[in-house]
Amino acid sequence: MKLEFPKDFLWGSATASYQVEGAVNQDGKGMTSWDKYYHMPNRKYNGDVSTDHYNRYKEDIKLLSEINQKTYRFSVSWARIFPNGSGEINEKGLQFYDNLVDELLANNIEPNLTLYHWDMPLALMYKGGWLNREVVDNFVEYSKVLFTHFRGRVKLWSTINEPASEVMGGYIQGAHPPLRKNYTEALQVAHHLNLAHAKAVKLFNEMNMEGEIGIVLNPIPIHPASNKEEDIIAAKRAYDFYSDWYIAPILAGKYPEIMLEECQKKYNSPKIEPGDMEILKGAKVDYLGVNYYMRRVVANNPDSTGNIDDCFKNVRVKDGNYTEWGWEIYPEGLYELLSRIQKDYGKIDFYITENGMGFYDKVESNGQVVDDDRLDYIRQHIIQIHRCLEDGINIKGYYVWSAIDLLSWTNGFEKRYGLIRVDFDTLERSIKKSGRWYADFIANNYIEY
Ligand code: BGP
Repeated sequence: MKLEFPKDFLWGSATASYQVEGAVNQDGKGMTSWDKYYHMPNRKYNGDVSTDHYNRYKEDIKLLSEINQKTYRFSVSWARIFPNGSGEINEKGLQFYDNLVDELLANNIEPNLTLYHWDMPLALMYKGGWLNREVVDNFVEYSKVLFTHFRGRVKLWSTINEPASEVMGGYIQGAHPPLRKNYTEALQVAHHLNLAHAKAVKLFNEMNMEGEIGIVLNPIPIHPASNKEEDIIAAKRAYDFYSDWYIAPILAGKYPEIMLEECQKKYNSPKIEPGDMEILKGAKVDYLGVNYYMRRVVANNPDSTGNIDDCFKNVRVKDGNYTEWGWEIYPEGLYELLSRIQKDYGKIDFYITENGMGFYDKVESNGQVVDDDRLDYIRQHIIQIHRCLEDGINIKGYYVWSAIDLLSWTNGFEKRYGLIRVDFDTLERSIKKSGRWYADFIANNYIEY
């Protein structure tokens, strides 16, 4: 069977500033929360050089063009534009993204710009980061500079990448900066991220910007470990916690009621000021960006300490197909997830803003990376996209994570995702088998199934 895709479907791949750019002290960039984090004692790696995309973007865009990318998703480092988080603009920082965007356009690659992919200017982190409501206005000030500067050239915009990861990594698990483990703070941070997003969307519309604006979420489809009622309840709670807590404010301007009530009772958070929910409601997105990697299977946790994410526990499925990093490969989950969102909130446009497979790449003696597993992972997910389209779920584009090998936030340079390989000793680039396959697929725009 031949699975064909719409002619204007945008096929591409993604990166994020801190993970790919390197050049952390170049051209007046300010320090970010991640620069600080990776230079704490006993860190084994950092993004100081990484892929050095900042200095090699031309070569990288040439390679992206060679593998037929129609679009490229990247993020802007806030601290390159505002080294102190706000106030004075660093023109050289803007110049880099000017060059990048112009080079993409010259190669017929549609830029998709994410305003914030976790690398908060350190000056703002010292003011309290997203916990400080003032940072919301700093974000709007920063967004305005980019909207003004790239008006007409960038047509696809995302405000924030994965607020859930920022909240969980930074404020619940204490694994990302600022290394906090505090539910009251976490819930407040989530609310401020939503406000920042909503205010940027409002500004985008007031400025009559051409193009589309959305947010990138990482909702996760959740399966109960059994048919027992307690596991079904646990799965519902887990979906609220991982997914709906972030989807509902974006698509409906509200928080899931049961969880909101519990959080306000237990943690006295989030504090919602009068008018906040109207701001969220008023910010209609043009699309929802979805990063999809895996599903979760959860069971009731009999040993719960009573915290909101403690009444369920993640379990491993007996016959599940897991990556070397323990992420379950479950392509159907993409279809299940988008169907569920559409069922809950009505029809909306989607972009799959990240999807990909991280593992230890092996380099053959001839220097090639024959990454059949990654190729198959991507292929399987593209088949699910087709299934969505057939079912009336409007996906407009798909981005492989990642365009090129880069730093994995908490796994360093071992866990690879790229369509393009980077030798991190020499910084030489080469296209992997998955990259060649993806290029052919894009040229054909169909999959033989
Ligand atoms: C997403 C992030 C990406 C990327 C990806 C892979 O959550 O948006 O920035 O890191 O996950 O994650 P990891 O590198 O931890 O395997």
